[in-house]
Parts: sequence; structure tokens; C-alpha cells
Amino acid sequence: MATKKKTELDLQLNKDQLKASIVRHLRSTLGTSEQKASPQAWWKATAAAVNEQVYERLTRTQQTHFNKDTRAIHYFSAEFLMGRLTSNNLHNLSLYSVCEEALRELGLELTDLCEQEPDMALGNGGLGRLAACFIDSLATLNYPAVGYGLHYEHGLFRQEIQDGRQIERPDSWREYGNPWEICRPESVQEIPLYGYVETVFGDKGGLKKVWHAGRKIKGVPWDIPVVGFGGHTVNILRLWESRASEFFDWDVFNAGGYVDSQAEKAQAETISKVLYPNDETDAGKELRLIQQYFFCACSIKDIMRRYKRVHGSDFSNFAAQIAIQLNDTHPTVAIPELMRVLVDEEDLNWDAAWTICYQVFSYTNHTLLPEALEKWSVNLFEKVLPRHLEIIYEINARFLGDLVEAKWPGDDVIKAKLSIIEEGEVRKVRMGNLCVIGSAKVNGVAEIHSKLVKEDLFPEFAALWPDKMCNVTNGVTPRRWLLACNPELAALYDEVVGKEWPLQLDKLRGVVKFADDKAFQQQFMTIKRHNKEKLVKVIKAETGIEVDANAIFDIQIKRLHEYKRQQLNLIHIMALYRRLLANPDYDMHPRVFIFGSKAAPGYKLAKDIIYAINKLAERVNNDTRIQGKLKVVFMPNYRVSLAEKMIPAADVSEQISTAGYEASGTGNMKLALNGAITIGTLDGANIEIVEEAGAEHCAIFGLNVDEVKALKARGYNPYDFYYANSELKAVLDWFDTDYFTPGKPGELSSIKRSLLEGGDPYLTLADFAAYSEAHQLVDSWYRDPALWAKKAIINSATMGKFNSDRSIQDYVERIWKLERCKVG
Ligand code: GPW
Repeated sequence: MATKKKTELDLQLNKDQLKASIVRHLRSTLGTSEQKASPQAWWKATAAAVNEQVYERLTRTQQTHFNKDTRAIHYFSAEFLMGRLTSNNLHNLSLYSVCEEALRELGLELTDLCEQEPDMALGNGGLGRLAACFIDSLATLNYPAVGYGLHYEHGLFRQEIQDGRQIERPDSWREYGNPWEICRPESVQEIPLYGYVETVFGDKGGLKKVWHAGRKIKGVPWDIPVVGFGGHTVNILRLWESRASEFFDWDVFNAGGYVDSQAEKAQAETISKVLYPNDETDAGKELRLIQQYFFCACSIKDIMRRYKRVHGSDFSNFAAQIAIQLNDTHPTVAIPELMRVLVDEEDLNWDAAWTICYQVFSYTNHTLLPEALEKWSVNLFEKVLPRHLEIIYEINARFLGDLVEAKWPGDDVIKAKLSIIEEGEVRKVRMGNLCVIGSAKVNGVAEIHSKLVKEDLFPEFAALWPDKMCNVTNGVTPRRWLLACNPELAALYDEVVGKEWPLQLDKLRGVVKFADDKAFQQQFMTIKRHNKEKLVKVIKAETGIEVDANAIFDIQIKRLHEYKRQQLNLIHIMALYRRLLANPDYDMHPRVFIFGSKAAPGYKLAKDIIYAINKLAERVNNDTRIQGKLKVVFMPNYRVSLAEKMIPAADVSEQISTAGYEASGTGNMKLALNGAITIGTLDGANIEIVEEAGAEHCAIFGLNVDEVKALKARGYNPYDFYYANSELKAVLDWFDTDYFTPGKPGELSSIKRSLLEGGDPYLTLADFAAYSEAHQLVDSWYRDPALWAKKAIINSATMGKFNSDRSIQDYVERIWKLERCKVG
């Protein structure tokens, strides 16, 4: 009789089996013993035991997808901010409590072992973390999907604070091996770079282009299994590592250039060496363009190989089988690369290739900030990717000559604006325009943002293609951002609304009816209290600062950027401090302001703001006159695993960007989901959060998008606010003294200067008074524990919309047209 296929139940481990497996791996995989194993060895043995389950399901998933020849989405992203995977994988395999018990019998705490895992920080912030949430949701919803990105040897820098200043240290997430990645040497790719283009006569007559590469780089794929919740589908995240191609090494080597060959090797390996730490700024560096091309070209080749294995050289099914999502413009070069492969290598004619191309790609825009909109100099492009530049010119000529000319005959102004090439002293390739032209759909990441993409950023494109622009509001995975990070609240929700909420977050609405229930309020606030007490310990351990869990925990966690306005938070804390110094009885509930944030290493003002926060913290935290009513904490090295500890402990969520500048935000969703009350502007997804939670349960303040535009159009003068508000003036003048930097007056002056002489481009001063009032409102709410509990509960219970499963379902329906594929 044929061996019976294993069923789901056979796959499910019990405690004793898992325990045995962990011990077996400790000995045979880690080469140690129960007696002398380090916590790190125990963690790796646990991961290896979990991997037995993961690989079984991975194989099943891949077989199913292959057999059914399913359409799949390929999510191209320069960043995947995965964080840690152990607890996530255990939860998604329904093995978390089994593993907890197994380890306890071995005398170990699972939560301690999880602390052994380094964060996989292959991203800067929101954009990279969104990609990680999306691949979790794709697997959970049983969609065939592959994430494609770069296997950076060093992820985002580790931040140390020395004398209040940020110091960057290299991150080495795989220094001692990472149990979650699998190298796939069988799928290595070779990628050309540099060189020149030759025009030759083709076999079938006519002219043909041949790109003679100046260099070839090897792309080695590393697969990270992505386990869906419930463990049915295990997709992969495939990350490309660059290596020197043997072929080229040999050439040099044979010529006697052993040392040169080593230099080439080092150069090739540089490509995937380090993640660029700039968030929302275009670095414009050659290496970054090469990074982008390298991972896109590897990924396109990988997709081609898999497609041709089934369909050969018949490309008529390509667009039906393959969807590619471009996570911002970073992977835009995939568009001309697919054209190059189809036209130059597969011999399709231009029109056939283009028809495929623009059906395959879609593009997500994540910002309107001009400094983040990528442009590459034509010269650089020509040097690195000569054939791609030709292809871009051809795409552009046809677009301007046919479509634009037909719609706006003879209008050279519009042509100049829509052209992929920006004319000027240095000619540039506009990646955003190329994306829009080469994509079937373009989406923004929150309603307001998508509206601004359509109306302000790309209005002519929207006129040309009214159906191309759409919205998909961001979301976050409730498995990591509630179930795993806030186990007590998760257990309470299991009790009151059942256990389906991790898959159907809307079910949390069922909690709303308990918002006034005294007993429930007490349970909810007791959990918040426990989470705050845990954070108190982390704060003490990381910073030495003592804070009181009775205080309001007011948290701002996100990259440091002027538009996110940490400086607004900063000057408001200084104002509170002044009020307390002027009047020790100033009536306020004790407050702890907690920050977590990294600044781009070259962003001087952002680093000055971190310094100012730390100097303010030193002064305030040691000032006995204010009786502990105010504390300021800057948590060093903010990262995913730290977010998981801070978010469940937050009372207040700071979402205070200048209206119109934060495309969506996703931290806002995580904090509200965990019961924090938002103090925020009407920007990005805050608007939708308020719609869900109700305006009365959020502290909204400040100028809205239209008012920001109107004020800027009138001519904003920050001095008007400086002279009109004596408190604001006093606070700003404080920056010029040595009050916070004894003996060193002026060390903080750059902040004042940016807000006055610098013109305060993000309207910090204009929003100050309203912000201060919003804080007073929050303070008054907190003094009424029942009122606060009610608001916190309602915020958490109404965040169902912001599940990344809903975002993915929107992508599927509006853009990808995928079908679920049941594995099992
Ligand atoms: F500039 N975002 C980010 F648009 O984290 F590329 N890094 C980036 O480089 C960019 C955007 C980019 C963020 C947005 O700032 C945030 O509002 C949004 O929630 C997030 O992307 C995910 O869409």
C-alpha cells in the first residue's frame, strides 16, 4: 500500500516530541549537551526543531503551487524589516505554548531564549516593516507569493548614545549564524553590469541590441520561510547576496592578477554589504543604483526560470501568471530589465513585450516628500546600465509621442513635466514617472495620501489614465502586533470575543460593548499596568532612568525626521518643564515622555534633536524641584524587538506629523490596537483611525492638509508665532542658553535656528498652541480612570480595519487579481 500522505494532525507536534527534538538538535546540530549548552545554543536548537515543521510545510506549499501552476505575486522591496522570527513562527504554527511547556521542563524560559535572537533589521522603518507585515498576511491568507530583496550583511546600524549623541555601530545579524535562512546554490544567478551596447544584425533579419557587460556579479539566493498563521502556507522571502563571479575571477587570475582578483571579489561583495540608512532621502549613489539593479535582475531571472520551466518560450501566459509589486521606486529598474529580457534575450517585438510589461507591474508610492523621489543622473545610468538607458529612452519617446501628444497636442510644457527624463544642467531619470508609465496600477497608502498622489503629485498621469490610481490603506499584522507582543491582552480578547480575532480583527468590535463595564475596564487597565511595569524594568536596564508606572506613558517611536516633528514634542516638554519650575503646584498628572528613534547618519539636524532630547532628559530627570512629575526617556537603538516591548505599555501615542507629509504611518495603528490614545494631526492613516475610533476618543489637533496648504500659500512666518506666544518664545530662547548643556551655551541652537531663520518648513510653531491644548485635554481624561479606560478600550477594539490581511485583500481585489491556493 502506498504510504499515506501526512495529515495536518500528523504534523502537529506534542510537547514531548518537541522536547525530544530540541534536545536532539542541541546534540546533533549544535554539537553540545544539556549540561553545557549556552542560551544561544538552546535558542538555535529550538529554532532547528521548529524548522522541521516549517520545512515540511514549505515543501508542501511549493509542490502545491507548482502542481496547480498558480498565479503569484512577487513583492519587490529593497527592505524587509523582519525583526525576530522565533516567537512569530511558533505562534503561526500554533506551537507557542507547547514550546513554552517543553522548554520549562528543560528548565528554560522561552521568552529568555527569544531574547537571544538578533533582529533581522534589513530595513529602515515603516516601508520595510510594511513589507514584512505584507508577506506574513500573504502566507496567512494562502496566496502564492514571493518576497524579493537584498541579503544585506549589515542591516540598519545599531545606535549607541554617548554623552547624549547618536553613534552608529555596524549591525551584524548573522555573525554567529541565522537558523532561519537557507542558502540555495542551485538557483544562483549571474548579473551583468557596466560595459557597452552593440547593434548587430539579428538571425531573423533586422537589428538587434547586444549588451557586452564590463563585469558580472553572482547572485546567491537565501530563502527565509514565511509561515502563515495556522501554518498551512509557507511562502518564501528570497534575498540575494552578491559574490564575485568565478568566471571573471578566473580571467584575472590567469593573467597573474591574484591580488586584483581579490579586489574584484571585495568589490562584488560590497553590493549586498550594507543597507543604506537613509529614510525618505534619495542617496543618489552609484552603489545604491547597483544594489537596486542587482536584486531586481536576479529576481526577474528567477521568475523567468520558473515560468519557462512550465511554459517554455511561450510568453502569452506571462502576464496572467506573474504579478510584480514595486515597493516604492527603489525596484523601478525591474521594468526596463523585464523589457530587456523579453526583447533582447527572448526576441519578442517591442509592442508584445510592452503589453506584457505594463500588465505585470504595479507601483506603491509611500511619500510625497520631494527629497525622497528618486532621480538618477543619466550619466550614471549610462555607465552602469547602458542598455537600460536606451530602453528607457524608447519607452519615453513612445509615451510622449503617442499618448501625451494625442491628449495634449503640441504642449511641450506638459511633455517636459511627464517625461521620464528631467532636462537641466544634469539630465536625470525620474523613477516615479517611469513607474507610473510602466505600471498597471499605482497606489498610495492611506486615503488622504492617495488623493494627494492623484491630485498633487501625478495629476496629468491621473488625467491620462483615470483608472490607474487607487488607494490601499496600510495595515499591520495582528499576530505580531497584538497576539505575540501583548499576550495578556490577547488572552483577554480570546475570552470575550473568541479566538478568531487574529484572523478576523474586525471581531474586536465585540469588545466595544464592554467599554463601560467596570470589571472589564479593570481587567484591561490591569494588563496595561503589567505591560508598563515590564517596560519600567527595560527602561531602567537600558538607560538607568527610574520611572513610575503610575505616570502617563507618552510614546513617540519612529524615525527622526523634521516632518514627523519630534521637535514639537520636545518644545512642548520644555514648556511643561517651565510651567512646573514657575509653579511647583502646576496641576498635571505625572508624565513620562518616551522616545525611540534613529536618525540618518548624515542628517545633522535630526541628530541635534536626539542630542537635545537626551540633554533635556538629563536635566529634567535629575531636577528634584518638579517632584518626579515629568520624566524624559530616550530609548537607544529603537528596533522591531524594542517596539514589541514599548507599544503594549503606551498610554498615549504621538502621531504629530505636519498634515500632508506622513503618507500613512503604521506605528499609529500598532499603538492604538494596544490601547493607546492618539494625540495626532489629521494626516495619513490618523484620519482613518479617527473615523474608526470616533473623534471623541482621540486628541486631534492642529492644521489640516488644506490649512497647511493655505498657510504656506499665504506665506508662513514662524516669527509671528514666536513673538505672539511668550511661552513659545521663552522655550525657543532656552535653546541658546547653557541650561541643558552646562558650560556650553549654544549647543542646541541649531534647533531654534531651524524653527526661525530656517523658516520652520514643517509648521512646528504654527501647531504648538493647539498641541499644548491637546495635551491638556489628554491629561484631564487620564484623571478620570473610567473615562480613560473606556477610550483606550474603544481605540483598541475599533482597529480591525488596520489588519494587514485587509490591506492584502484590497491589493488582491484592486490590483493583483490573485486566487487563494489551499495547501494541505
Ligand atoms: F520615501 N516610508 C518609509 F517613500 O518608511 F520611500 N521609508 C521611506 O523611505 C519611504 C516611506 C519613501 C514610510 C512612510 O513614511 C509612512 O508614512 C508609511 O506608513 C510607510 O512608508 C509604509 O507605507
